[in-house]
Amino acid sequence: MRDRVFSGRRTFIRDVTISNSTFGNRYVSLAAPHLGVHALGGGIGQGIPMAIGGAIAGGEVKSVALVGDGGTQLCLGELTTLADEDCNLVVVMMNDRAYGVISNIQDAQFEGRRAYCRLRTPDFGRLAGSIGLAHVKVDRIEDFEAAFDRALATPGAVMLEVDMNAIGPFAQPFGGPPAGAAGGAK
Ligand SMILES: Cc1ncc(C[n+]2csc(CCOP(=O)(O)OP(=O)(O)O)c2C)c(N)n1
Ligand SMILES: [Mg+2]
Repeated sequence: MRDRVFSGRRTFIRDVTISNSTFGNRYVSLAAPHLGVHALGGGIGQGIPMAIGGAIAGGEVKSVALVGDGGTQLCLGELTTLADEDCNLVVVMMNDRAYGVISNIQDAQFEGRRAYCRLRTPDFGRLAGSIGLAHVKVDRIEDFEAAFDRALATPGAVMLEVDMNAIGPFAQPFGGPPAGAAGGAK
């Protein structure tokens, strides 16, 4: 993803997720500052709507969005717009069927007592199918690169879902910002 976003001079749109806090916002280089789109206030659910604008601004160059299942679930209307406009975009959607950031904060600060962070997210394949949005799912890390390249080569809008529960946990859990904004500074 890092290489494809940079070398392709792609607009890279991000929601507030584990994937972005750990690598999307840090590791993926942008070819120019205006190609990075992220909600400054940190509210989830802005990734898909911003991706519509980012993709339209990106024109012929396919944009890339990196979002979670929780943030995406807030955006049924925007998903239909994205499909309707056939935005030139790959939406990489990391699905752990959870507010993963919140699960990790609860593990780190509340001895693993979890509340209201497991999500009843839809079957995104069937949802995408029902609104005419191309969808592919990856459940092994080894398959991601080829699937991502195929999605980048597919005209219009594609949702590339990554089954994070099949892949397993991150090597290091992200439990909130290190500065202690989530209240965990020791
Ligand atoms: C509007 C809003 N509500 C709640 C939060 C708190 N919050 C931060 S990250 C997050 C979880 C997002 O879930 P998902 O999109 O599935 O990404 P994941 O954390 O699982 O990677 C939540 C609820 C927020 N930032 N903004
Ligand atoms: Mg999630």
